[in-house]
Amino acid sequence: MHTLYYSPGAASMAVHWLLIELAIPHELSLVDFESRAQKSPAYLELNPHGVVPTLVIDGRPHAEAAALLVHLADTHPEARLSPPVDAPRRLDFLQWTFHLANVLQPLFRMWWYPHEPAGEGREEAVHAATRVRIESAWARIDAHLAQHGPYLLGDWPCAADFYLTMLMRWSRHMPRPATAWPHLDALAGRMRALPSFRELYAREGLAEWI
Ligand SMILES: N[C@@H](CCC(=O)N[C@@H](CS)C(=O)NCC(=O)O)C(=O)O
Repeated sequence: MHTLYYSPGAASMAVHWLLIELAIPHELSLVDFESRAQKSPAYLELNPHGVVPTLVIDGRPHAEAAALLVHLADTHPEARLSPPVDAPRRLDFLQWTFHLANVLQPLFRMWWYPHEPAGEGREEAVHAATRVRIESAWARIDAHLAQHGPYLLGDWPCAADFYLTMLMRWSRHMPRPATAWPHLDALAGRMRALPSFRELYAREGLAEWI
């Protein structure tokens, strides 16, 4: 049995989505950010970084959204959400997953927690710089989709598209959201049409961007 520690709409969302899409039996455990439960001693035992997601598999806690997505996709090959290790597209799959994890997601961390990189009082400058970098990341991904889409690996969605969709959602209140780029918008439309997306929204009590 899997147990996902999550907060609605947070980085746990893509993992939750894949658990639903792959019909993996799981339980949910809400980590209440309001009471800062993510920094409680009990939760830090599971995830020393004090963040979500944590996925407990057979009693062992695991972290990092991207790693969890790759693992879930790899262990359910029938869904074809990750190319096999020896497939020609495998490296493209890893490249996009790592790109999202190493480049785009940390920029959103700066967007949501602007005091972290530069301290209190500098939030506006951090936002301005981060916005430029997020928008140029969207432009590059959109150009890739224009040439090689409609999904990151071509004509079939992979786990990285689920991840990308979550990150796109995070931009929905930004001055220029990801959906301002036409190929990203088309990808988001396809991914949002999945029944698993509706189920995810119902379970996490989410609204907006559906
Ligand atoms: N690298 C981690 C980052 C996770 C992360 O930053 N999660 C945020 C929510 S989107 C969080 O738990 N924030 C609470 C906090 O930092 O106190 C991952 O991808 O799993």
